[in-house]
Amino acid sequence: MTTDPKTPAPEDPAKMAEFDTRLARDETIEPKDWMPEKYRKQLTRMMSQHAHSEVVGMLPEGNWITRAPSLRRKMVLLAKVQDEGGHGLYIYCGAETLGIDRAELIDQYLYGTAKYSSIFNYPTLAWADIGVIGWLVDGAAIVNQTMLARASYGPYARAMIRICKEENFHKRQGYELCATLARGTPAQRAMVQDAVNRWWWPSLMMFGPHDGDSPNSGDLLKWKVKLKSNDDLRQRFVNLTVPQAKAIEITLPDPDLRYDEASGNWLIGPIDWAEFKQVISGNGPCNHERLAARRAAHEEGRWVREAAAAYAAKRSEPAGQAA
Ligand code: FAQ
Repeated sequence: MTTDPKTPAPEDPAKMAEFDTRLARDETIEPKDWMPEKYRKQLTRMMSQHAHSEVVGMLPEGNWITRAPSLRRKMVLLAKVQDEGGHGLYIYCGAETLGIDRAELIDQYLYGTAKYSSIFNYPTLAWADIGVIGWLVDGAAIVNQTMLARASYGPYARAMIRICKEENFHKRQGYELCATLARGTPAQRAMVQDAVNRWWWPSLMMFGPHDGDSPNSGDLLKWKVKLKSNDDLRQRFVNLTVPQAKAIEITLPDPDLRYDEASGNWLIGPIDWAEFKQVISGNGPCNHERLAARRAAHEEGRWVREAAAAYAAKRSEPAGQAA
């Protein structure tokens, strides 16, 4: 009898039962612990896509570092962009504990089919976009990642704790920038309103498709990687953000937005899922530009990686053999 190499071998039922019991007791799973192959694969997919997103996410804001309107704003933006790069590195380290090499992960997104967050395929057209990214994009990321800080995989959960602390600063600087522009000149108010009009719907898409159209959620919720569904987190973000917009007298671009007394939720109008699909399949406004920038950076950094590897190899040679 021949076996299909694409079909994974069935998991050992005793190990599987022990794994389920550990999850039921809310224990974290650590790198050397036994885990089902599908759990390992799902986490590798999700963590690596998260890491890619953090790194690609440096590009839209990095675009404004040289044009920040004051030294204070420039310093804050530089620090924020640097933080996002750091988040990518933590999460790559976490993903490597699942037994995959970082070079392979990077290859999958620069030259393969791995995804990164849809949000980073939109352009930053005006200075106000920098405030709105901090407020809405980091705000959405915090809602998502605060839950992931309790995910069942220890290295991912621990990375999220530190990352969320930094994202909170990012969100505050963004909201403060928006509030400053909103109480500024009519042109500044118009600039921040226009930025919110462009970023609101893409921010809601960050949470992924509706629960009924989310193929990965079943496994991820069962295994306590995700603790809340895509729609639950999106709703939480909307409920938190509507009062913040009102406080600075900014209108969210949704004519259907209304408060529902019965559920205590702010209900939104329909999301344009056709646009979402276009963006995640590589045809958003900046997909080509973003990938080209990342590929160029990767190629230009090749000599650094090679030099670092040669240095490390030399250092690991037994004493006396190094030239
Ligand atoms: N963009 O079955 P589901 C940040 C894909 S970091 C692109 O629901 P899942 C910080 C999904 O991969 C932002 N693709 O998937 C920052 C799947 O395709 P696949 C990144 C998306 O995994 C701020 C397919 O659709 N955060 O912002 C998106 O259960 C400022 C079906 O979807 C994370 O990655 C999307 N928005 O749920 C940095 C958090 N949504 O892989 C710089 C961790 C879905 O099967 C500046 N990730 N897809 O081919 C997650 O929480 C989850 O992976 C979701 C998606 C919620 C993103």
